[in-house]
Amino acid sequence: MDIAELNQKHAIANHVAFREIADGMPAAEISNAHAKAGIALQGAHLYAWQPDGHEPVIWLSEFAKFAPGKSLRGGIPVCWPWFGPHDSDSKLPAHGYARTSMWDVVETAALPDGSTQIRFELAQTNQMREQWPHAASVQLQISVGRTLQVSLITANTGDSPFTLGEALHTYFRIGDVSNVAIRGLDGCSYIDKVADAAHQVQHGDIVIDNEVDRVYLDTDADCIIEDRGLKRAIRIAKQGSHSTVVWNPWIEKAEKMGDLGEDGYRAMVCVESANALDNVVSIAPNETHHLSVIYSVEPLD
Ligand code: TA6
Repeated sequence: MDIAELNQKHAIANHVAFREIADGMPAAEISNAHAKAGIALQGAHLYAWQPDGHEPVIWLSEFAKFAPGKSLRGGIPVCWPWFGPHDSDSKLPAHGYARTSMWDVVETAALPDGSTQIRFELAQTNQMREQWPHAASVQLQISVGRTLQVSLITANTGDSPFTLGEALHTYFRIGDVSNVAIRGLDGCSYIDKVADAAHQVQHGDIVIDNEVDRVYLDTDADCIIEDRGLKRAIRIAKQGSHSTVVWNPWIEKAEKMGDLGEDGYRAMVCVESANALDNVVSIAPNETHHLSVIYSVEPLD
């Protein structure tokens, strides 16, 4: 569907309109009474959310490139139908193929509370089936308002169960990494990917003073990013997710990645709602599985 067709079919005055944000990159631009947001149709990738009266909540690298087939540094990458490296074929893309594939807009709606809702579906191709030979449909539903609600919805449309790895790999904007603590994971066991996947237990809040890449397991807890720099707390309230990933590349890794910008690692932290590693989920025939998160911003008391 081209931009004209997208607007003809799905635009809503004072809510959502579509435009090309780069060559071959259509996006939904949302602006309503409560917030602004931007979502690229490639990956159904939300790259901006700013509730009225607040600084942007979602971080996007100044070096992020909107390019066909390329992942975007920042926003909410949708990791599906696996998380991290493919478990048997290293040539396949990390975090699955959903985030670099074009999604279709299924519907848009203006909600009674003034929020804007948009639902996407990934059109599965033969190439995808070759990478992951299962009969599944996947949709992403996003509601943009004072809060941001994101649901990743997977249905088993076949006649045998399959195992799914997934994440909303969300990059949050923070004042400075030295002024942040992440609460909610005290006592949780985690796999430490910067310590040869050692199993550890979290004691107290998470502070970041080096590279952090941890998959917290068997937790459905809310997480709170306490940002003393921006004097706010971001709450991540999830359902249908048993893992939480916390990631900051720190200096060396950020330099190697090359697309976080000068000191970009200081302005971001990922707190990802996932089903990963030991927590991958098995979905039975005709079952529909939701991984849902509500993001909200609260003043720091
Ligand atoms: O979720 C953390 C992580 O798996 C890190 O290991 C790092 O690779 C990050 O994702 C970014 O991955 P990407 O493929 O987007 O560069």
